[in-house]
Amino acid sequence: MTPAFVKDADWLDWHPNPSKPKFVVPAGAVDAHCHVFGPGDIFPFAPERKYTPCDASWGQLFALRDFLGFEKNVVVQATCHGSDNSALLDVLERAQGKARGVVTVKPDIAVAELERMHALGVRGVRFNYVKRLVDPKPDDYYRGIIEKIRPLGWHVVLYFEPSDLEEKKEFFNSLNIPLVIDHMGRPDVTKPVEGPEFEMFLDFMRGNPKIWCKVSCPDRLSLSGSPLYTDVVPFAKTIVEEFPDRVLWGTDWPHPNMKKEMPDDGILVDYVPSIATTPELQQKLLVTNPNNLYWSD
Ligand code: 0GY
Repeated sequence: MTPAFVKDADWLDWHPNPSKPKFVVPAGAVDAHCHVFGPGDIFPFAPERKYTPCDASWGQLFALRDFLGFEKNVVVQATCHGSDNSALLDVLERAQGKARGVVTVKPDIAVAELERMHALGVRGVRFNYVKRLVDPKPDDYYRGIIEKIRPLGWHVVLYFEPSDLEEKKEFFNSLNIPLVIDHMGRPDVTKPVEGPEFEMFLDFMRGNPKIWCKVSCPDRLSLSGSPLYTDVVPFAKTIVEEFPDRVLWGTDWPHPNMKKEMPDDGILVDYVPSIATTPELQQKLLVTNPNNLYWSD
């Protein structure tokens, strides 16, 4: 049978055989940023998508979770599925309480549908400002969504780049809702960690106690590369040490849009102690913080 979707010609597939991490994650650890893709024959990719990936199914995600030593996942809606969250909700149904979700919705979504999602384990929506992935919408579009999710106690996951933060930080703060920033707002790690660009990000976090940060994706940000990602370490370590109660970490499996090299997920886990250097910080980053944000009710 012909598959419903053919992945992009330059698509890199997730690592088929990651190494076993040397770093043993603490009991109850959460992979707080990962995705599923399809499978496209069952859960079609969105017509408006900007990439067509390989499949990355719920079963493959759970196998990786167990192999790396994590207990739970937070599955984040990938842009290739648009606002059709069926694949993600299917993961939540199968996960027996071991997964929570962050969806993408439109302002006209029915409250009953949001409540159904909440019962399945959804705790947030994602607003994506990265233009190679989506066409960002006007502020009022997002405000309409906020007013619908606020009664559910959800938060907003934001994916942006430094230039977007400069433009949008007042709007983000005006939302008066917990914000979770993907991949540290994608700092340019060739710039100094004490420089104005990263300082703007730290000031954003200092000024709003409702902001959380995923210190994830060294593989996306690094020029020095694996296994140590030394150029990213100072950025992530600074955030972990200044905001130990507001940081999260995730693999980002199945790693959409990697153009040169697919990371080894075991090596990504081994990176964690270089940015959270004590057992106390590791416990907060991997266990306490994600459980507080995603499993408190
Ligand atoms: C990530 C990063 C990327 C993609 C997406 O939803 C997505 O398509 O988030 C990216 O290409 O930087 O967090 O998965």
